[in-house]
Amino acid sequence: MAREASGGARDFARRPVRLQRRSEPSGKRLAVSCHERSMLRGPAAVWAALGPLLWACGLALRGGMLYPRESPSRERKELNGLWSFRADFSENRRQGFEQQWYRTPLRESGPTLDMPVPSSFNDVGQDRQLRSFVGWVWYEREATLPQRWTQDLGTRVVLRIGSAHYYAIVWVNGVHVAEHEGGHLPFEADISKLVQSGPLASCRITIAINNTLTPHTLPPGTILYQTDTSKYPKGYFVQNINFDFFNYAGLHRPVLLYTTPTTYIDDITISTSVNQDTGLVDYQIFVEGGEHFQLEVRLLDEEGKVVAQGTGGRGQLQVPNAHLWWPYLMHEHPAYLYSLEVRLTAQTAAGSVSDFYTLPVGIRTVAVTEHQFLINGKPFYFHGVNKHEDADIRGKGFDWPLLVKDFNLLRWLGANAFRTSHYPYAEEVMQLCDRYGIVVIDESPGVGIVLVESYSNVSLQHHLEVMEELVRRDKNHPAVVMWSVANEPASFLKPAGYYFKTLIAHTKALDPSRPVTFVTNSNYEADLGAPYVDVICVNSYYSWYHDYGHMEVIQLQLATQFENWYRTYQKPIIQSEYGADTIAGFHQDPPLMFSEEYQKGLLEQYHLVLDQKRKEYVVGELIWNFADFMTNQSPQRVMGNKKGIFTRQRQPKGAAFLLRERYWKLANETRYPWSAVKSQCLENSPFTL
Ligand code: GCB
Repeated sequence: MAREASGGARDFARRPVRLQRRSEPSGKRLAVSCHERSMLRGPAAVWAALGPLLWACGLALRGGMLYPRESPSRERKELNGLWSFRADFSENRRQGFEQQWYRTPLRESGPTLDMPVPSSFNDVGQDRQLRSFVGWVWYEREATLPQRWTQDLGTRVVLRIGSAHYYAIVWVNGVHVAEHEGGHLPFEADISKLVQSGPLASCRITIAINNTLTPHTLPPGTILYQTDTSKYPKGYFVQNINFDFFNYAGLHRPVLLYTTPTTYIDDITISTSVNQDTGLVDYQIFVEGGEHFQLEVRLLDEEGKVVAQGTGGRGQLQVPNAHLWWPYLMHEHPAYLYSLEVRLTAQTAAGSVSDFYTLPVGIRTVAVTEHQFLINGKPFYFHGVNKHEDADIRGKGFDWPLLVKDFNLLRWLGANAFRTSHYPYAEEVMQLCDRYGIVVIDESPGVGIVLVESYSNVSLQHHLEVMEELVRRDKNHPAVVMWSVANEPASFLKPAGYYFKTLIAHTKALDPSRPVTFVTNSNYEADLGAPYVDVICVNSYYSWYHDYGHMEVIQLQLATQFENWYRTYQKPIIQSEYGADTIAGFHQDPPLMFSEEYQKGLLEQYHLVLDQKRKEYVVGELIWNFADFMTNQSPQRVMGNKKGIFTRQRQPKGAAFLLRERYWKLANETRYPWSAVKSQCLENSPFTL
């Protein structure tokens, strides 16, 4: 008999020491907080238009998460490469804590493996048990520090972990320094005192990571114990999930050390708007570690010319004849980025110190009307993709060649947007989107929320915190035009109404300048979260998960779906997923499911309806998926999900060419001011007019 044993899940995910939140700020805070309820009002268009005003009373985000950039006052040292690694295969998975593996070098408590960072630990080895391991794994690495970092007490040394999936505890030289829940967002620990307290020029970093998912994690999961001893060995369990991608785990993004002075720029929040030809950049700067300081800001254009300047912790910079940040393909000069140079001068006991930080700034506005999504006041049509971060043996490990390849393919395709399905992507991805002008719907890891337990207050509280972390990290990216708080939750369940109302209101209070949505696959009449979104994002798989093989029903079903949603809500609609599994190289005419011809045929049926409805209120289409990706094993998945228009190795299927032709045509039609788009990839592109 099988038993749902959430107790087991708790065993593995149990936090051996209390979760420590980032320390409360001690220094001067400049943000103004305002009651969240004030954001629970008005149609989307109104608050979007009022963005800059409302921004001034946005809910204060505590604790910065500025991307660690080098500057005259800041150094960084990457800790990527080979780490020592051990999975704790003990029955209760807690031997590492019982034996305190963090106290001494990992090799002294047992055998270790070499583990590349960043990468998932699952697919680099030959061990089937490690591939599907659930529980605690241990990473360790020695770092040699420059002498100044350990001797100059005016230097603050910070350890930053880009992402550790799912729950992480960190020690430095055996001392607990940080804990973090959530596998897709960065966290930090100030380790200055530890590295500056002794004669050591090196430090030992130990990170224990647990990939157990519970009904309250994001994404949620459950541990299922199989207790029928005639079928399963004693203690046998599996982890169940309600999302369609492999739960890769490990240190997925760069781990690094960086420095700042002890009085430092902790955070910067900018919000932009446009008044006729003048760009307005509202800024707030948060300082930690000191009370006595001056702040100077300068805004530089791409030629390095100062176009505006100011002083103090908050203010507005005005840029006459501003270059706007336009999405790629929408304008001949897309993705214009200014640089906001912030200089802090602080008086400390040891004298005067300075801190410098430079933030890229794109000036643009986003607004939503009843039937349009506006960027810089012009209708924007999303023609893009959904993605995943995984590829081949590195799992979800961050990889520059893969990133550059994917962006080259996006531009080859003429895609102007993607959704970070179904979790926040690496910061470097967001930076490239800013630079290239690729628009992002930034999604939280709220995927697979289908159990009633996952709507509890415990889950909601965690989800609110994840949105805070996400907004804190990505708020300054011009490419991010909308937050998505979840994907395909069971939004017809009774508690979903309160849950999404609260979650969306909270997200708007954190960032009043952007619309908020979640992606639904519920029926328009049953969806209890839809009343709170600004844009209806709807997934459908007509003639794939039902009416198998009957492409002739797509047009009717899709048109009816759009009409029902629009009649009910009068909000713009994005077709946020559609697609068909396709094995590259399978051909069949007339088309049969899984052949390249079927994928193309299905997309064409969708496009016929999208072309009608985009004249009215449909504002976007995002194919599922950019590339094939790994999932759990199941009879419905042939080594993963094959709905990619590219293979997992990033080679095109036939549908990629079909979409390419469509996207470049759409680009030509929706460009502002109108003129033909030139393909950046092929000089003689058939789509260059
Ligand atoms: C969906 C999900 C996505 C799946 C996809 C599929 O609706 O949002 O995560 O991978 O369908 O292929 O089934």
